[in-house]
Amino acid sequence: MLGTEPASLAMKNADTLLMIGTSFPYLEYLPTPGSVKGIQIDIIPEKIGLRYPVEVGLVGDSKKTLKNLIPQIKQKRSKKFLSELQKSVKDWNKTIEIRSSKQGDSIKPQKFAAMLSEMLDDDAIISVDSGTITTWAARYLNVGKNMKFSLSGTLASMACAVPYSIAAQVGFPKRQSIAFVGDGGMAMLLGEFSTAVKYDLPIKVFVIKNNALNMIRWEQMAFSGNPEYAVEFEPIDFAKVADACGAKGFTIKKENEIKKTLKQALSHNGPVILEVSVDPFEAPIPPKVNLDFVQNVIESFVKGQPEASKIGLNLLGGQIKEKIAKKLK
Ligand SMILES: Cc1ncc(C[n+]2csc(CCOP(=O)(O)OP(=O)(O)O)c2C)c(N)n1
Repeated sequence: MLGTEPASLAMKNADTLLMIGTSFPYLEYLPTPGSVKGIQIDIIPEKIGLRYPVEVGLVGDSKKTLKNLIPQIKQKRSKKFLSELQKSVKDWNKTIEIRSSKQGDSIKPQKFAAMLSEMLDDDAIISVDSGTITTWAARYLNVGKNMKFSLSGTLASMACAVPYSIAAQVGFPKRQSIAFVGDGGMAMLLGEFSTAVKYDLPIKVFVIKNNALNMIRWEQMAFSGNPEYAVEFEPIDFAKVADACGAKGFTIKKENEIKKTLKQALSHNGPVILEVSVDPFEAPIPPKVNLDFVQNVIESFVKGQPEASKIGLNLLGGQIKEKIAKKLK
């Protein structure tokens, strides 16, 4: 539910998978084991073949290993793989544009992410938590070549973004260090923000507030075909938490407040928490919506998923509007 269509296509059409210093655990996203050649570079020998079967394991520093490996690779003449992906990127960018301009009664998380993206410094350091928050970041925060972007390597640690952003600000005091987090992840390690205040680190924390562990809601519906269970929690006023820690808090509840408040938050000379209330029923639609996804969501509705009509309307209405908008573009 996190990735992009071109990335999925690359995995589907690849004939070789080269993994460099990664322990990415989601096998279902990678090419079917045995269908492509696997090559892995890792400095830790035990990591070779841990997640994916490989023909060639290269143990060593990735930079040095690549320096030796690259001269031995023959460039392919056919550009088919590349040009298909470039076409897919163009198409995907249109999808992203349409989705980020989606209107609703409440703020769409992807709209906020896209607006934040436009206002970031060219060399911003972005740290992201795990959850649907990862989806919004992966798709709507444009990572420029001078930026740094970090999230949990196994896409699963919650609450990592605030400590990452603190570390980034210590390492790069002059650069903009931002944390992009869900309210669940933020609640888990709330006290850590006071570390930024103690050491006067001007990190900017953006809390996407949906009052729920939204990723789990979607896993329960779309993977298990069950109605959500125990995913909502008691809302926290994160802006007040910032004030209570001796920093600055901002709140956004309406779309017309986004630009102005973002400007104030980003230019504030000190640590900040900005919370933005978003539509809790916006779907992290997978790159390719398959039949299992649809069937499971319908099953969860039949079994009593609360607010099924809102979720269904968001999903279906969004998909139809997207198809029409693409035809008109
Ligand atoms: C320590 C830990 N506990 C539980 C999980 C399972 N988990 C993955 S994402 C997620 C929900 C994240 O919620 P939130 O931070 O509010 O972000 P949202 O999904 O709402 O965007 C949970 C509970 C996990 N990955 N790590």
